[in-house]
Amino acid sequence: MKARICYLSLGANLGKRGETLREALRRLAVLPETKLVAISPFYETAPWGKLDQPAFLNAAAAVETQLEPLVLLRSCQQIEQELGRVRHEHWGARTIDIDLLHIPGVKMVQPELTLPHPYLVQRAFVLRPLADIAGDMSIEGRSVREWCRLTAEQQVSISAELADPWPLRLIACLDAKGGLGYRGDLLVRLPEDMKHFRELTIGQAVIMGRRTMESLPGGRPLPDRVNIVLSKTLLSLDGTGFVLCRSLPELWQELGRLQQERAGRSYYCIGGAEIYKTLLPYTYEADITRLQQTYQADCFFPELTDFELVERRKRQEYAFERYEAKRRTLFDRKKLLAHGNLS
Ligand code: PH2
Ligand code: MG
Ligand code: MG
Repeated sequence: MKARICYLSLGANLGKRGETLREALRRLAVLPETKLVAISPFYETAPWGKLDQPAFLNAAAAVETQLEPLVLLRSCQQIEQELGRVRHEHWGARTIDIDLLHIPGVKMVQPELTLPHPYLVQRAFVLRPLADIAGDMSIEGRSVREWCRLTAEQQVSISAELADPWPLRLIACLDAKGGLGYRGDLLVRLPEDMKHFRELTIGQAVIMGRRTMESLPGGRPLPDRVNIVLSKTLLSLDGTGFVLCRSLPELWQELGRLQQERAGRSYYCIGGAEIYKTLLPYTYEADITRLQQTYQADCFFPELTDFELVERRKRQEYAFERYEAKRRTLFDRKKLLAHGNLS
């Protein structure tokens, strides 16, 4: 069967809105016969229709799918339920709402689903994000961008929330058996690998666990990089040059802040084992220095399942390998990040 492009709207106004939207996008990306092809930045929007409720975070996305519209709708409803949606009242507050907006060339009016979405052209909270991924698309005789202008009086502004559901890269040096370290230190110190690490991470942000922080030379932050420590046990790192994040939501908030400050920065997870494991689901690219030998090790890198090797540069005792996540998404990461910096 032929694949179609389907445009979706996502909205949340209860709970951790950004987290919920990113998780919904990750789940859309792994639906069968479906590829996530575009994601807009997130927008802060005033409630529309029913005014006495909290502000929304809204986004638009496009999927290329072979699923029939009603099957896709039910899949979206299932994701809503899994993410804790409870239906109280029409147009009321919700943890997550995923609506089908438009499938070019498809018109339908059925009790469960009307396409294009009946209120699409009246709602800036739908049109603004949609304009970012399909501004020229024609709906009911006008482009999305034109409809957007006609609803310009409605309150919609770009959000500081990170919109990328997979914002991270990682960098690691492993032996032949996936060993990472021994007694709190690296297995070996190869000057070539140190140089490689420095070249990739300089000017970027690095994310590490507490033990990795303690193993840094002099216990000091890596120079010319934003140094983030992800730790539940530390209480404060004030005045040390490290930024402490005590949970994943705090980390996403910090990354959103960094992205507003400078778009296009990379966020590298640099270990150790536990942090790699925690952050792997949010990683889109991995730079692995693969040692030929096996050393005595007491901590190991997690399996790189769902990643594929895209580049390998062989050296004498090791190889520089690059892996990419095999997720069904094609969106333009640079464009997305650049958008995230608009204000
Ligand atoms: N969804 C509604 C009703 N009102 N307002 C905003 N700003 N964003 C929404 O997603 C939204 C709304 C019903 O689905
Ligand atoms: Mg809706
Ligand atoms: Mg809905």
